[in-house]
Amino acid sequence: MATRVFVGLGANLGDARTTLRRAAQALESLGYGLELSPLYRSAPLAVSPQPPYINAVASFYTAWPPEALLSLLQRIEARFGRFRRTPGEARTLDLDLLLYGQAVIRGNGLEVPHPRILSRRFVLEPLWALAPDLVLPGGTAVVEALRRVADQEVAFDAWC
Ligand code: PH2
Ligand code: MG
Ligand code: MG
Repeated sequence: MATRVFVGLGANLGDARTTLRRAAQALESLGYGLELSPLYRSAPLAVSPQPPYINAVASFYTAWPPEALLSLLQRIEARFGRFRRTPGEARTLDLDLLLYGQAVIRGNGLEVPHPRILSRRFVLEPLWALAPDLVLPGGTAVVEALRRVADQEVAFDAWC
């Protein structure tokens, strides 16, 4: 049985747009029915100065259980040159498991829904573009969550 999952993509080192498009192709190997949102640009939410981010959200259907899916996502990050040193540092590719169907998972290094999904317009904007009628586990509609973070600046960058 397959579950619809949503993955947040982000990059602020190297050719971020090309990386995101290629990473989306790599996600196709993890399931079927892949869709990619447009790309969006935003200032980094970071403690130290960093280049701007390009963000997008992908969705697909997968039979991989959440823990296995997370490690497959980390393997793709590594293939695109991602190093894990300091949390929050600039990166060539970030793949975050945002949603795994309506599952709520806490533990073993896995937090689904992603703990900061509701507070980040750079996640909610592409998520809404991909699934405007989506309701998050807990009952908040994406469109309502997006309304609450409308003060954050996120710009349309390109069609995928
Ligand atoms: N990701 C972070 C930290 N800050 N800022 C933007 N604009 N976009 C991101 O994807 C992002 C961030 C950690 O994952
Ligand atoms: Mg992230
Ligand atoms: Mg991450």
